Amino acid sequence: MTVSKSSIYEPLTENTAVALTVRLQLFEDSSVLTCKEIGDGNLNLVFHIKDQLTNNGIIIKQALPYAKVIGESWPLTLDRARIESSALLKQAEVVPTLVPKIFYTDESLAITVMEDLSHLQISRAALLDGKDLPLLSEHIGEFLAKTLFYTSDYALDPRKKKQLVKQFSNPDLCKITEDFVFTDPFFDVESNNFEEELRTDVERIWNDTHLKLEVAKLKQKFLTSAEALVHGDLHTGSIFASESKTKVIDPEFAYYGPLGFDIGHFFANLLLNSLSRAEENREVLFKHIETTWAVFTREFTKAWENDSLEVFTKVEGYLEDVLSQVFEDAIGYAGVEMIRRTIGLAHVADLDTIEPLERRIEAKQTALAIGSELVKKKKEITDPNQLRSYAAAF
Ligand code: SR1
Ligand code: MG
Repeated sequence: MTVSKSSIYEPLTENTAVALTVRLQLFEDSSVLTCKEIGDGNLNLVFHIKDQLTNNGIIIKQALPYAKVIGESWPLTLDRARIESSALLKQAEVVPTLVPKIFYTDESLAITVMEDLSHLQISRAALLDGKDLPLLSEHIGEFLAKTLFYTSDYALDPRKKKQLVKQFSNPDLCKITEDFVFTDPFFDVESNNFEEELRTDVERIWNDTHLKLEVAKLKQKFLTSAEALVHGDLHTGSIFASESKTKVIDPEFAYYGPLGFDIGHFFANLLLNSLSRAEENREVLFKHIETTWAVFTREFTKAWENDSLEVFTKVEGYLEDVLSQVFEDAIGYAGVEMIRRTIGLAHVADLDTIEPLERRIEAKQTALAIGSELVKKKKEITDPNQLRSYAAAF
């Protein structure tokens, strides 16, 4: 990987993206390159460059100095490109097959050039197409266990870990999460976005003091608990997958946060997908949750037993205690994610594409009910089977 510091920032176009590719000599001289901007996320430009002769491709991702979803009126730090490429490299140290390869980064241009994953499908779209993605949860369980354990104080010299906390300080992107995930959906503010038919359900949330107290505590933990390097936005749109492969992308929200945060977001997005399906087709999603947790605990335990630097990890009961706290936090974060994806600024296609309107509203009411229940009952839901029972009760 090369890092150049000399460029002056300007947004790429399809033409300048090709010119950059040629300059970096990422393809043979004989190649016939085409380029398409394919970014459909909320924040960045994404260029897919392909050699028409060999079909080989690369991706150039560039951060814009503002949030694309809102427009130029909302400036946003370019430093997120550094965070993203550094996080991908850190994750590649422990799960090299589960993240895209990086070929080049340029902090001044805020770009990351990486492996073309267009032979895979974004897992949200695949699940919406009714695909089962049989290895998704096995892979994500491993991704979570290894990326979290090996960046935590259990595995690292505390001075090294504190350096990493500094390196991954990501205040602007964390502020987006603090506002749009934890705060705004629970108050009557302009950024929220929901159908008028949901108003009674939404007002129930705004008036639910017990719910808001638990959300406040989850937010406080998000703000202060630097347990491990979390991905920070691990929804099913941040995962490319096929029948046999999984690649986790987009860690621009990465920072040192609670161990349960990513797990909860992944669970929530599986639950949201389940609401887009007929009841008889939901089991595969609950199985994915079960497998994710089983693989996470298996791999985390293996790492804890073999690679811990912290002497207290030998104390009986400590691992069980940590795992049960992680699960409780994950359930709480899952609940918050379900609520914000239903009534907050950023929605998910799983709910928004449900037709007709009455079915969509019903699914959203269920998402809000499950989300609230998970936040309030997170201490009582102690394993994936109980989560299934709670979710299925609505
Ligand atoms: C303004 S950004 C809104 C959302 O998009 C990202 O993917 C994150 O989920 C963020 O909360
Ligand atoms: Mg993203």
